[in-house]
Amino acid sequence: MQSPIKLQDIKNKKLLSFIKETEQLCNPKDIYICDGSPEEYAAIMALMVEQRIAIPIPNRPGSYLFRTAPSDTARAAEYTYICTEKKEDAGPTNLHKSLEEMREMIKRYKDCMQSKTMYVIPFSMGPTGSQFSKIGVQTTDSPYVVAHMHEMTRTGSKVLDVLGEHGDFTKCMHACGYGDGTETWPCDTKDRRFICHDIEGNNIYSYGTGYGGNALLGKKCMLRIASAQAQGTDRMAEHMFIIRVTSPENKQYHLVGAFPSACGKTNMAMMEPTLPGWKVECLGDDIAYLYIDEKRRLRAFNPETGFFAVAPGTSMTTNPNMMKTIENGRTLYTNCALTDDGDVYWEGNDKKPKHAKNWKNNDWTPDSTELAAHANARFTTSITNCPVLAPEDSLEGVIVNAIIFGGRRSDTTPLVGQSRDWNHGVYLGATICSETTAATDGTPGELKYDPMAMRDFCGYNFGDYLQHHLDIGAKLGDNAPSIFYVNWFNKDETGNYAWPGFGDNIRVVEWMCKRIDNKISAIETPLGYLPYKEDFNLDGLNLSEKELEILFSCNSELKREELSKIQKHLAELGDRVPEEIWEEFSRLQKDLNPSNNAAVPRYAFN
Ligand code: GTP
Ligand code: SPV
Ligand code: MN
Repeated sequence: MQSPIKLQDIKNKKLLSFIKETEQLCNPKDIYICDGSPEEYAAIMALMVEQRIAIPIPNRPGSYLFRTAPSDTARAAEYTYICTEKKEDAGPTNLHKSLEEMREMIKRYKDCMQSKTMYVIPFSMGPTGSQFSKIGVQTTDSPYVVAHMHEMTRTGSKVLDVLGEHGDFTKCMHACGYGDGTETWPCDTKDRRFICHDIEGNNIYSYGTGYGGNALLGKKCMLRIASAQAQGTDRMAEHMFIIRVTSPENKQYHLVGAFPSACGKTNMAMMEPTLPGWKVECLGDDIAYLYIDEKRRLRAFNPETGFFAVAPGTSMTTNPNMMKTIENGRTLYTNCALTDDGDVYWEGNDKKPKHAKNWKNNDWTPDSTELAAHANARFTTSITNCPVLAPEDSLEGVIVNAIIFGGRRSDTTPLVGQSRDWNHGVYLGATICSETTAATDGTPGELKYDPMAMRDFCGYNFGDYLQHHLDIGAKLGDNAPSIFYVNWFNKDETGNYAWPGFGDNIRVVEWMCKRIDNKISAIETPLGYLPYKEDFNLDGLNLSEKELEILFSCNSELKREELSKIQKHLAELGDRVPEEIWEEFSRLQKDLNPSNNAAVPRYAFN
């Protein structure tokens, strides 16, 4: 491939020296500077087909399947570091490396691109040229990353124009490495991998993995940098979806929601409501950048232009709009199965094939004990393919009416609740507890506190981060959005989900909208405000008394049992956890005290 942009055309001094730095370190065969054009996308796909990295999917022209190395299928949280001078600036939730240790690790890049092309990808997270966007430039030896950055970010020449001669950007150095990959998926052995965030220097160094958030550096790596840069400002960078909800009365609400990885953000972002007259439109499914506008309102926009979404569980019943999205246009599939009749397949997909090649390229039948698709198999597609995309993509973002925190828990957390006020909401976010999923390396199904769904993505001390959230609330004052929490994943005694979920989640949203509009009251419990039965639309659902209790009651016993774990969790967040958060904890402790129980109602559904 001929580079459409020549080195001598690049005006930006920092960029020139960054390219030189990567070149000297990695020693590539040649350099290709991306212009973000459709021709470039076509050429890179053709190259990957020729090299058998991309497998054309016969029934989906223009779409391709990728199979990663078996060791490179999820975020490498254990090798993800925040690199700062002082350890306490990274805080207890992050793995810390000193700048010296970082520089030592960087030596692993040495000569790793021999006989490979080094791609240079200028990209903007958020509208190119907007003062709220973040610009990065990624160097990489992965054509898979180039194609993905085309879908997920605004890439190309326009970004270089915005940078001009002296513009600043986040340096994003990436290389797949070698030593542990397959012929078509290079990566390095786990012990040699690293994803370093040099927060003060505004640099990202990622080495040894080509997968998702490890390699598409505009996504989670930039989120870590952006979150840290937002500290003390009127901005926030969060792991949140953004939706526009329109009620039957034609009133619009904008909701953002932080749920941990693989806990339902994408599904919520393109929900097909089961209640008549309601409409949900998608603005973003994974990351939100937020800021306080000149009228002191919280605004949010989606810095991404594509979805990198969980495949397993996606079907016409669960997420019809996502199924339509991936059929509407070119889509890149990673670690899905390829069926004999030329289509892709994953667990939970409606069309079960008789035979397929699974994500490891092994024979697969419905009787196989192996998975067809990896549990963290994903598809990548442009947001413009989404049939329920919110029409305008304004530079200013949307005014946020509510923030929703969520997690995956079989018990203890009811279906929905509302915080008493902003600080209580920050506390609720700070104590999100969720079963781990396949989105990171590690054992799925374990309970883990994932405060604000940001444990893996906050680039600085988490106590300071919580203080920042409190400060934002104070600045917003009366304009602060309402804060809710949800849990779609309560289970009954037989282990089945007690709540139908998906499109029926609109019932929860409807209750939230009524609360936002102050149309209804709610019952105050130790877990915040819970719905009264008459205010919550259960029409057409056949829920048993037992299920209603699981979903709508404050189970004081279970919550009380959790108190010591919450206390331990908050203590583990370190001594910079604000006093206000501890006060909320003390209040919960007090409210759950059995001697107070008579005074505090727990269930309004009898
Ligand atoms: P990341 O992209 O990793 O950040 O994940 P996400 O938060 O966008 O999660 P996603 O919407 O992709 O959902 C992950 C899994 O949860 C999928 O298998 C979904 O089918 C399942 N899921 C989502 N919403 C619901 C729900 O309301 N009920 C149930 N039971 N499952 C759900
Ligand atoms: C997540 O894990 O939250 C994801 C996938 O959205 S990744 O891009 O790998 O971070
Ligand atoms: Mn995510």
